[in-house]
Amino acid sequence: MSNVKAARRARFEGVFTLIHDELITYCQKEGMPPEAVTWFGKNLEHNVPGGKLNRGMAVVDTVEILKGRPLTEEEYVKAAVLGWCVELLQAYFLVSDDMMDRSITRRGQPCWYLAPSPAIATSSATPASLGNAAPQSNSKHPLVGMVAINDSFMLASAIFHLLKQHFRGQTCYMDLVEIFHDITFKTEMGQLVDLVTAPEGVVDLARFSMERHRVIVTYKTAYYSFHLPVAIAMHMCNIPTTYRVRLPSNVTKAINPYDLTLAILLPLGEYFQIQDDFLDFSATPEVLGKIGTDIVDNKCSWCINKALELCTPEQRLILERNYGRKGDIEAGAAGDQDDVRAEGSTEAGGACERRVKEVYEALNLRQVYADYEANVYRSLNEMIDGIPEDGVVVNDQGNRVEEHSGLKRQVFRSFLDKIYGRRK
Ligand code: GPP
Ligand code: MG
Ligand code: MG
Ligand code: MG
Repeated sequence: MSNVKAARRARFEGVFTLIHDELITYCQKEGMPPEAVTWFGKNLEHNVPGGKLNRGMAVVDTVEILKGRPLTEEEYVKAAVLGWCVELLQAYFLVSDDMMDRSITRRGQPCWYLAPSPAIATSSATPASLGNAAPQSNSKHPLVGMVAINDSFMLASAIFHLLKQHFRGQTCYMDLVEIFHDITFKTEMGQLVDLVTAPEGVVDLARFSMERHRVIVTYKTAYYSFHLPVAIAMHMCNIPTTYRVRLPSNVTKAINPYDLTLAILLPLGEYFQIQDDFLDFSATPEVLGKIGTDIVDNKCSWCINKALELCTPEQRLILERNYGRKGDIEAGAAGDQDDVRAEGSTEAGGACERRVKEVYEALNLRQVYADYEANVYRSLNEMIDGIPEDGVVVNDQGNRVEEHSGLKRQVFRSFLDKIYGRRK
């Protein structure tokens, strides 16, 4: 990581300390007993700050690009609090998604529900390192377990507490509250479609299609990961929902910057989730920080949809027999197969997963993905080039408006450049 990048991250992390302390102080003021306060603190520390922080830092970057100048300290803290609200939302989703997906590791450590219980955490109950078995629940070292459900709710509720503390009374407050609610609901819809398309124990590849995949990824990923950070930055900068731009050709055009943002960021988010799906199959857990579970979990991933488009009837049969199953059971009848991961199991994959991966390799999925990525990169750049940036913002009378200068292509470019070609 370059020094500039490290300093940028360190400054953003500094604001985590602030919101962490603010949330803990609030719990103490509410009279929560010390063991509950400690538990909540561990919940925040384990789940909120350890990721790439792209979503959160994108809020700060976008505010800076929109303002067109370095932020004052006060503006920086406000933008960073909003950024941490997006990271809290992500933490809420991941804690619960890992339980639903029965995942084992996340960000190089055990998933929260498999982490040692903070109530008894001792030096001997440190998290297992990546690649090793996650800690097993026993009387000596109980796990966080199902308390993680409530912990995920508390991460979500913390968002609205912070919004109230930092934004109540400001013009953008209700817009911020509304958009966090709307996008949470949309993401939950996406998660539902993801789950019902891959019900446990029912493997039916006919349910899958690229169209279904698009619905899942748009709703479960693109709205909260891409549209939300930019839209809240725009609200913080009081960008209006419509404005007029006078182009160099002297033509005046009405713009809804939020719609324009959505039209670019949803396809960008789709591309991001396709990367996630591809890395689930292709990247090593050491690089990725998590063990891929899509094949065993019967997920409607880009990889299986692409493979279904390209495979021969013989390869399709192999996929049908081995997708969504754990272990080595290719020859068995579907009804005999133990395709539900055992409670507390720490093992992912098996021979069935390997056979699916062999078909992916035979279909040259790595190259197919590389071609897809090159194409999508080109078409997203074309969409970004289409943002009218050369004109000036004018009011209904055609006079120049000085308070804001409209959307900037750089908002989208910086997103695209951050994710293009990512390997983790
Ligand atoms: C992750 O998809 C999905 C989400 C973050 C949305 C979850 C929404 C909820 C309402 C819980 P994934 O399972 O493909 O991600 P990963 O591969 O990181 O587990
Ligand atoms: Mg998951
Ligand atoms: Mg999931
Ligand atoms: Mg995934």
